[in-house]
Amino acid sequence: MVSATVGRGTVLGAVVLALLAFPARAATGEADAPAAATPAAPDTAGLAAALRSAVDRGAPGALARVDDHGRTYQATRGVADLGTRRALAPGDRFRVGSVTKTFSAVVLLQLVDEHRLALDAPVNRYLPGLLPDDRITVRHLLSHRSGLYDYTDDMFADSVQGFEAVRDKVFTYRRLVALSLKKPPTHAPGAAYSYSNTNFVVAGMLIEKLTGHSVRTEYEERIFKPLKLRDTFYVHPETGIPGRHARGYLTPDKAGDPLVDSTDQTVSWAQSAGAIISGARDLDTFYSALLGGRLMSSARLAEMERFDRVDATTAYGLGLRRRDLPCGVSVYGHTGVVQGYYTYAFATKDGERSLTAVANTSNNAKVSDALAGTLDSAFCGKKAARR
Ligand code: REY
Repeated sequence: MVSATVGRGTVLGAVVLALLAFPARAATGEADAPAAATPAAPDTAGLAAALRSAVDRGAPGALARVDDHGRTYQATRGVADLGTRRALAPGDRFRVGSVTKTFSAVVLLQLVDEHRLALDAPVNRYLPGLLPDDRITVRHLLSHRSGLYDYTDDMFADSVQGFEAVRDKVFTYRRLVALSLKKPPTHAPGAAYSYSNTNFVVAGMLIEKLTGHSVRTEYEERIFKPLKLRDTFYVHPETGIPGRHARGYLTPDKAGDPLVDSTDQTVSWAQSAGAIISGARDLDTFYSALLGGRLMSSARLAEMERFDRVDATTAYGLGLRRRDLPCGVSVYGHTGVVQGYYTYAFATKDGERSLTAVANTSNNAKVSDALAGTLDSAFCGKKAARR
């Protein structure tokens, strides 16, 4: 274990940086695996530097956890709470934002495995009359190719005002879909990729319609309990985060305005598109299990992993993102943004190495970019991260 104390002047005072590495299980012969098959060892100094950079650029705190073939690396920087100045701890819970979308996609793909849903069937077959275009399929929703307008673009045009207007609100799914349908579609069904929360609101409606249960029950029974995710919750429409957690701080649009404590909110504007609460260990477990083939049939996982390119470095499957790192390694997972929290949760194709990185602010692209540096450090090793 390495630990160092780093001065941050009078603003943050002393910030404790703790970097831990410990073997979680005895060697089982994996040492025979060919070196070329796995990415270079995680660059722990690089991870710490990325977190330091996120805090220097305005996050109260940042954390990262890498789980690699049974070894765990954890690093934290800064504080979980600007009031008490409690240092952020590796096990602190947080809001995962759109990482929730992968959970929703898993539930739907399990329903496909159970022959209760067809990916290429029109959404309106299951939810008659909901959408104005019968050509929109379930696959279009999960791949962000439906053309349904993202109502959050209007909702959060002014970040603080928009947030305060909805933080205590409870929306029905139908109300959120109605907000989206006020605007014309962004493109014809299937014609293009355009990321939209509306897609995963409709995904939640499908889950509830097909199972007769709340999304909360389905997440719990199908994912949280089987994987023993003890830090993971879906509490909508409750506003608090259970247990020890990082408080979240929204960065106002106007430079120099103080951060807004955005911890408590219903997240009703997102629900099955973004309202899950979790922790770094659980997200690493979740993506390892998913990519390791433990949550659905291999045929369904292959559907989830059919990626369409989004831009030079990212591609999207079904509720799953791929990021192509500069060292040539591709990783699979999701990013999340909810007021006060940025999350990156990604794993290697075989699920054997996973990373979760979090900062407890949002609406600050510099912090998000700094946090993205944890991906290079976790999956590319020292050499590539220095580039
Ligand atoms: C909503 C606004 C972001 C966040 C969003 N999150 O759609 C989903 C996701 C669940 O993809 C907010 N930004 C912020 C603004 C911009 O208000 N004006 O950064 O906290 O994770």
